[in-house]
Formats: sequence, structure tokens, C-alpha cells
Amino acid sequence: MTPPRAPGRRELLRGVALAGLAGAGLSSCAGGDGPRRTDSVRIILGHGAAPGNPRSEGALVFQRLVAEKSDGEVEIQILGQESVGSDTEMMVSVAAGTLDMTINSQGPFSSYVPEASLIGLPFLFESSQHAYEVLDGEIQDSIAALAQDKGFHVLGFWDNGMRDITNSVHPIEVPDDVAGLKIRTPDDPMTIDIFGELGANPTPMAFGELYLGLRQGAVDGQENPVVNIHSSSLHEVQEHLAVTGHKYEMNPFVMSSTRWESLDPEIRTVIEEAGLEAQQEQRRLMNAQSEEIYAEFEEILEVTRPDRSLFREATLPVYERWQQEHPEFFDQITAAADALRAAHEESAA
Ligand code: TK8
Repeated sequence: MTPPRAPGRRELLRGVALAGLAGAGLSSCAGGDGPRRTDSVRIILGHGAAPGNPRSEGALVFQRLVAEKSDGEVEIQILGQESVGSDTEMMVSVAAGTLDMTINSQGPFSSYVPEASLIGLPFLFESSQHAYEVLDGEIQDSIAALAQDKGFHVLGFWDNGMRDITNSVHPIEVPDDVAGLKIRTPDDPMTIDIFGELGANPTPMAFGELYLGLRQGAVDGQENPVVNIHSSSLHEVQEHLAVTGHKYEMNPFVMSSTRWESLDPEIRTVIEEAGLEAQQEQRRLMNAQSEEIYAEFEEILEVTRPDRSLFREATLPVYERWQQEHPEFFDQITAAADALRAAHEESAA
């Protein structure tokens, strides 16, 4: 499997800026006459979502809950909207310990924990609800154990939703309509594999560059949950939406293991509890916003609802490849998803 990518020059520069920030946080904690319980702890949280996106809202809920539960002792400083780097860059910074925590994306996380990519196997989940039930137990535990070895403490899996395809070339009705399209993907080997299998030209690009990339025609289309499409205004530069629900992604909420281990046990409990409560709220917002946005998109985009079984069939070779790559985790996640599938088939949109 590919090792974590080496940071580029831009990432290193950002790393230096972040190290400055982290240093400022540390010195303010260590100030005064020795450590006191009343000394405040500042933790820096980076994410890539736009304002109003459930991930941004959830981060604010987390910030408020941590302040409340710690009586103001712990301050979460949020740096959102890729202001401290793309998802990939933030993963590098957390691994290096220059950023404390990030609510990130599945692809960039999977360059450290390749098994996480399998959460995005095509059509593995009928709905987000199905995914929560499968992920929230032993699957998250397995991923967290693997992440621990790479220097990440997993606090939860937030919801990055079921993904659909937009483009500006033509409506997508059948898998063949995807062939030949230049589709931006996240830095995620699973998505690249799926779109390669469909005959598209998958083009990885940072999310923050996507709006311009679509507007300038560097790519024809992209795939994301409608909530992300909407909060980043991608619908302004796209004409067609195909409701494929081709894969699910979670947003890994991770903290640098070194920073986690340096915290008092009471503070860890506060962070854990606040993280789970904020996750519930983030998931609730994802579902509520999705419904409204699908209705709004019906008015402004040409919306197609392709027969998913055709896409499922067209992407079966993807299953074979990933089964060979990670047989143990493949069996674990597909068995867990299948065990709960029947209960979710009817409720799927
Ligand atoms: C924004 C990304 C976005 C992801 C992507 O931070 O890159 O397409 O789906 O949500 O995380």
C-alpha cells in the first residue's frame, strides 16, 4: 500500500506557521508559577468545511460543549475552511503534532489508515443511517486501533454523507454516461478506483480548488454529498445532478496522540463526551439540510435519478480489488453492512 505522502513545500510552510501557534498555546499554559488546575488549555482544531456546513456547525457545538463541561478551562480554537491547509495538509500537521486536532475526510485519512477507504466501497450502505449503525461499533474500534499506530487518537466518525455526481456536460442516466468525463475526486484511492472503473478520467484535487476548477472547466464534474455542494456553491458552476448515492464517507475526527496523551484524564473525558454530542448534532444537521437541498436543487439543476443497480453492477470489479488488498477488513465491513442491510433497504431514499 502507498505510504503517507511526503509533505510538499507549501505544507511544510504551513507546518512552520502552525508550530508557532502551538508554541504560543503551550507557553501560555506553562506561564505563571507552575502548573495549576485553573490554567487554561488551548486546543487548535482545523477543518475544511465552509461556514454553515454541518461540519462547521458541529465544530462550534463541540467548542461550546468543551467550554461548558470544563468550566472554561479548555478552549477550542477553530480554524475552518482550509485556513490551515487542505484536508491532506491538516492530516500531515496532526501527524507531526503541529496541529492538535482535525475533523477531516476519509480519503486523506486513508493515506495513513488505508482500510478506512473501504468505508467508501460503492453502494456498501443503503443510507447514512445504515452507515452509522455499521460504523459506530466494532468498525470504528478497528479503525481507531490502526490509527493509534499512526499517531492519531480517533474521537469519532462524523458524517460526510452519501455522495452524488454533478457535471456540466450532460445528464447521467446510465453508467456509460460517466465514461469520458473528467471528474474531480478527493485524495481518495477508492473514489479514484470507482470513477476509473466507470471509464471517467478521475482527477484528484483539493476541495478548496474545486469551485474554480469547475468554473474554469479544468474538470467537467465532481462528486460530493449535496450538503457540501451547496455550502461551497458548486451548484452555481454545474448543470446536472445525478442522485447516484454511489458511496458513503465519514469525517474522521482525530487528535494527535501525543497531545491526547499529554492531557489530564478529566479533560480527555470532557473532549470525548463533547465530541460525541457534537457528532450527534452534526449528523442531525446533515440529514435535515440534505432534504431541503435536494428540494432546492430540483428547481435549479437538471436532476436525474439513475437506476442504482446498473451502477452497482458496473463497479463490482472494485470490490474484487479491495478484497484482495485488505481481505480481513473487507470481510469485517461487508459482513457488518450486510447484516443490517435488510432493515435499511426499505427506508433508503
Ligand atoms: C471538505 C471536504 C469535502 C470532501 C471532498 O473539507 O473533498 O470532496 O467531501 O467534504 O472534506
